[in-house]
Amino acid sequence: MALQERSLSGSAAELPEPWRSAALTVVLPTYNEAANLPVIVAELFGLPLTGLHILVADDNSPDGTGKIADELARQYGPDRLSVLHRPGKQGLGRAYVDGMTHAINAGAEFVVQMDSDLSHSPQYLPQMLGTLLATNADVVIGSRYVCGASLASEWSWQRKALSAFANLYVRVLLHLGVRDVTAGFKLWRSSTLKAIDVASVRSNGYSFQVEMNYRTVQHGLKIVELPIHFADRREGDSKMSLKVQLESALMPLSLRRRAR
Ligand SMILES: Nc1nc2c(ncn2[C@@H]2O[C@H](COP(=O)(O)OP(=O)(O)O)[C@@H](O)[C@H]2O)c(=O)[nH]1
Ligand SMILES: [Mg+2]
Repeated sequence: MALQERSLSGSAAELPEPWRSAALTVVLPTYNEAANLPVIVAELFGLPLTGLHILVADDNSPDGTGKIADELARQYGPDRLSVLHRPGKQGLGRAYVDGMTHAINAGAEFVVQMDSDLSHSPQYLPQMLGTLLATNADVVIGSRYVCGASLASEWSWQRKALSAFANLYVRVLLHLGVRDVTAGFKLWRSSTLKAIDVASVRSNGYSFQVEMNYRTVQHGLKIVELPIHFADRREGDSKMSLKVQLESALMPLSLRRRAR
């Protein structure tokens, strides 16, 4: 089987001990993901990763995602799934900073960030952890723009063009040496998140991803990209607004100014 086919095939990689039972927390930010949350949670708990914990960071979703998360915590047990109830929609970056800080304080050795809409397949997680440990990386990115990766065929050419342009724009401005600078699927060592002081990150939306990469590179830490297939969200609509896109356009400029 070709390498690419293998990485895109359905079953997750099996890691040896002690990697398989590593203390790993998946932070799932949710805003109106009632239909997707139970599905992604079941897929995550079906993985051959026995130390996996899920932390849902919900911004008081009007569709009741927070209540569904509470039910899932009862069903799977609070030691496997916990819920951060946040007062209202404050953006993806705020939910991640809060969730990651909680995960680190609770003793996670690795922290995963991924969308809750099933565009990031949980099947990649063991491969991402194995890659991080085998290459001694400080963070692994599930990347849409390295050789072997692919994008949802449902994406319109406009959306593909916007995403490609955003990446090129950030790459030209910041020279991070990362192909997919706005990727939202990452596996971090907790030590990396502490080193870059994640609690002090202020940017939101896509620029949260960019600032996290920027800080990682500034600290001389190692980023490895692993090719993924990025699927279209399973149910519901995207929450990314014009405001988020504008912030993403301005943030790289201010990071560059500060660096001078
Ligand atoms: N807690 C929280 N989650 C959010 C917020 N905005 C987006 N999300 C979640 O972040 C993930 C990515 O958002 P999504 O709308 O899919 O963005 P897209 O993939 O760029 O279209 C999804 O799991 C959303 O539910 C927010 O303000 N608060
Ligand atoms: Mg999405």
